[in-house]
Parts: sequence; structure tokens; C-alpha cells
Amino acid sequence: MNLDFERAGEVLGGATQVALACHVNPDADALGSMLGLAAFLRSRGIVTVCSYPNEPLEPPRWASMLPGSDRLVPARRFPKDPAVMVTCDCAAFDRLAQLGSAATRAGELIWIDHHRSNDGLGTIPLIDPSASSTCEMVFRLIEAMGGEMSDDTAMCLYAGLVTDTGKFQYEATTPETLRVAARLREHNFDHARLVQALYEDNPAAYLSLVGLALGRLEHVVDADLVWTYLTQADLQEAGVHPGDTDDLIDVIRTARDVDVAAIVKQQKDGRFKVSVRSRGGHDLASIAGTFGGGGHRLAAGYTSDHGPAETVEILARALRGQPAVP
Ligand SMILES: [Mn+2]
Repeated sequence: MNLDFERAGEVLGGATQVALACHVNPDADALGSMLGLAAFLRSRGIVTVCSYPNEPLEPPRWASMLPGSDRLVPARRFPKDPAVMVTCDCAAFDRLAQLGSAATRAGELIWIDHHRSNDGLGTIPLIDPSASSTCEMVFRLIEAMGGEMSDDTAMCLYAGLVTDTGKFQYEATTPETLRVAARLREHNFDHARLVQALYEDNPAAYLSLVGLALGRLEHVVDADLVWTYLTQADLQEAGVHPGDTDDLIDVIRTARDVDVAAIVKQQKDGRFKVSVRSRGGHDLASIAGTFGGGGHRLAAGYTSDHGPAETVEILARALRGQPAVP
């Protein structure tokens, strides 16, 4: 893999202002990589502006733990034609939504990502599907640029490393990932409180919603699949924000009887977002890709225009057509 970290470092180091964006509905890797890199650039006297395309922004609760999250600006205040722009953790160009026009017009576009399926390459593509997280890649970029990393940057990057590796569980956790984590932990930040904010911060109502979703669990034996769903009405009744249900798939995926777990969740626009996870037997990035989504081999997602039952019927058909790897 010939990733031009040096060229990206030169462009960033020579910039007076850098505009950074991450994907819509950001997770901790997206926000952590963007805010971590921004804090590093600011420590070198570079003016930064950070955004993502949710209107209003409504950052997840844990985001307040990440230094710099108080400086996020809404997409409408993002530069229209930035000289230098960085995107973080975007598997596809449309994940930038209304920030895509700025990316198209940017003088230099540094595209940092670790998703295998990727169509947004920028003028300087830094795309490494073998990296655990975009945060790990930002760590490498900062190393290539040289200079001191602040505690603030370390905390932001650590958040993405922890979450995108499933707390250092997934196969993408390499010896290098753990070395990077160790280097970050040498810095002074409250890692225990950070991880608690990321994983143990549910309203009690969320647990009832988990109960509802688990009660609806269905098993499609010949497609090697378990699945469940939640509607907007379910979320509203429980008073739970859709972003608070991101970890629900991690309960479903523990089912050992099948290879694939799916949750079908209705979005505000009425469409259903499908999150799928494999225990190792299916390539979900390619399946999600055929439905206009993307992701990683064992963890992917897409949006469906159908209701939950029909969505899962179509998914089951795709899974049957792709025999499990023994
Ligand atoms: Mn990521």
C-alpha cells in the first residue's frame, strides 16, 4: 500500500486554514479522527473548522468528552470552497451530504478512511482497509508530520481506536493497533471515563427498548440470519434518540446459531437503515454495496426503501446467493 502521508503532511503543514469534515451521524472514529487532527493542526498555528452534515448537529452525548467538540460548526457555516479540506471516515462521497459541494470545490482534498468500499478519493487519497480505524491512520499522518501530540489529540484518537475495534476485539485489531493505543495512553486523559461515556451511558428506557427489539427477534435458518427491527414510533415511545441504539446490534450479533445478525431501524425520513454483522462467514461489504451501502467485510450497512419484513427478505435472498465461507 503506497499511501502518501508525506504529501498530505506537506499540504497540511503549509496551509493557514484547514476545513475538516466527517460523515453524517458520526461515530467516535469519525468525530475522534476529525477533532484529533484539528487539535494537532491548531497546535501548529493552523486555523481549523470542523463540521458534519447533520442539521441540526445534535452531537451524541459522548461527543462532549472529546476536546474540541464545543467548536463544531453547522454545515451552513462550513467554507464553500476551502483551499485545503480533509474528510474523515467517509466510506462514500454521499456520506458528506451537503458538505460534498465543498469537497468538490476544495483546492486539495485529503480523504482519510479505512473502509474497503470507497468512491470518494480526493486529490490525496489516504485509504487503508487494513487499518483498524481512521483514528489509527490520523496517528500515522501526525507521525509523518512530526512534532508533539497533545493530550487532547491523544484522547480523541483513542476514542476511535476503542470503538472501531469493538474494545480491541475485532479482527482489524493488529499488533500495530495496540502499539498505537499504548502510545496514546501514555498521554494524560481519563480513558476510563471516556470509555464509560461511550459504552455505559444508556438511559434506563433504552434497556426497555432492547427488550422490545429482542422480543421481536426472528431467525431465518436457511439464510443464516437473525434479525429484528425498531420503528420511529418505538423510539419515540421509549423517548430514546436513534443514535442511542447504535450498540443494539452488538447484543444481536452474540447469537452463535447463525453467521449474520441484522437490525433494521427506521430513520426520521421513514426509510429503514440496515446494520449487518457477520461472525466471519459472509462478505457483508459486498452485499451492502449491491444495496447502495458499504462498510467492512464483517460489518456493513445500507438504507432500504422497503419495510422491515421485505427488507429482510431481500437481504436473506442475497445471503443465500453467497454461500458461507467454511
Ligand atoms: Mn471508522
